[in-house]
Amino acid sequence: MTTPEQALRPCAVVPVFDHAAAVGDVIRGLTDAGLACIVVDDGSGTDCARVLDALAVSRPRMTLVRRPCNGGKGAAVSDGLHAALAAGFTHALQVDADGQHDLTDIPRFLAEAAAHPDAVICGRPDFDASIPRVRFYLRYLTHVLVWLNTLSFDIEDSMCGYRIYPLARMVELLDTEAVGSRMDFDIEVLVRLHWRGARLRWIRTRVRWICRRKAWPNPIPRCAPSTRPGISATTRSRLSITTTPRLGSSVVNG
Ligand SMILES: Nc1nc2c(ncn2[C@@H]2O[C@H](COP(=O)(O)OP(=O)(O)O)[C@@H](O)[C@H]2O)c(=O)[nH]1
Ligand SMILES: [Mg+2]
Repeated sequence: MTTPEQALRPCAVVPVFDHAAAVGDVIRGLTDAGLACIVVDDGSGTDCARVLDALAVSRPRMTLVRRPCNGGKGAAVSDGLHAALAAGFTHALQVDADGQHDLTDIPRFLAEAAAHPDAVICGRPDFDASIPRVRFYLRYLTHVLVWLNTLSFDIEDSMCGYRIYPLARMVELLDTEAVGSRMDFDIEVLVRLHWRGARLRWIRTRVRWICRRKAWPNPIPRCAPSTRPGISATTRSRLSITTTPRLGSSVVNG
């Protein structure tokens, strides 16, 4: 007879855009915790790309998926989740590459997923004093909009990117609905999963506030934009979400 833990085949999915300094520790933490790791390079610059290439060689449990150019966090996570399902995993732990999530909580997330395999296991952040006060209160604005959209208080936090998705359910959502491809992704998928009746389970977790020096991707694209007329960058990016990683991304290391 299989135990719930045996029925769960989890991996980690890490979207990466220019986090050369922190990503190594994150991947080491994940693989040391026993998780296979699908890392999606979202068009990072040379420094970070080199770090990822080296990690892919030294960490056998890491698979590096490379997007042809920057598409945003949502596009990168979506590619990683598709790759995870195709590789036979049942659940994916989504983690930021910047080291802001507390990886010592992984066993708690996995235990909750094993006990509730159909649910989305969501991190509910406990920020330390490093969060700027104004950001702390601005997050409440998002909470209120989400509560209005779901007509409930079921979503305790929609912005924390530390969570476990049941893959079949999540990929079905991504393949049938146009979900935001950038930072809107985390919020939007949770609202849409809630609309579809998904159960959400909450884990309080310590989160460090880490501010990027560059808040937005470099406006000068690192790869040639498509010249197809009449198709906006967002739409192109969305199209590539539903077709990648099969078309747009390349798996560098299995
Ligand atoms: N900012 C940003 N992060 C991206 C992008 N693509 C993938 N990511 C990854 O998405 C995760 C969240 O980004 P982060 O800068 O930590 O955002 P924050 O946690 O919301 O402040 C990190 O692992 C990034 O490396 C992108 O285009 N822009
Ligand atoms: Mg982060």
